[in-house]
Amino acid sequence: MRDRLAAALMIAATLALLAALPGWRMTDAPPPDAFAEAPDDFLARAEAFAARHATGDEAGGMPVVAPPPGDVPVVARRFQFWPALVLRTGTAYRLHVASVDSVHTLAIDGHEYLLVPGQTRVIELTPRVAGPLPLQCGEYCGLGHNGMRGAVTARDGGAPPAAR
Ligand SMILES: [Cu+2]
Repeated sequence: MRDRLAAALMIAATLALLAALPGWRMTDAPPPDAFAEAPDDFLARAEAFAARHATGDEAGGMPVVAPPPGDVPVVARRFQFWPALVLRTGTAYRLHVASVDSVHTLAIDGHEYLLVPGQTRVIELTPRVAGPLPLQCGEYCGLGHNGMRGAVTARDGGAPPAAR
């Protein structure tokens, strides 16, 4: 009798869980620190920004950009975070990071941000110490995944580049 009751309860529980299954999926709503932006629009914005603030140097085949404080677009794609950045310590930036191809993540400073094409994530960043700022992709995205690291360096404070 007891066994039958237990079996009946188990079946009921299984059916209830199965019935609830369609509701268990991730929503398409962007996370609170993200906004919707078409990959092409984002890429155009990032390229225009990089052209405006390029130092003229190159690092790893990418232009080196020294942005003023504030919003800094960073493109994630196989297999790079573009462009190379030179930031200032003690200066507040908001990285606008988005993928323009497949799903990547940005792992930085003990946090990992999922990057889904079509969503731009806003990541607050104030470098505290001078030196390279490690950031990398944490989502396997193909054969070059292990080399998908950012080229971001922080230099000692001083006067930040003027907004242009
Ligand atoms: Cu990756």
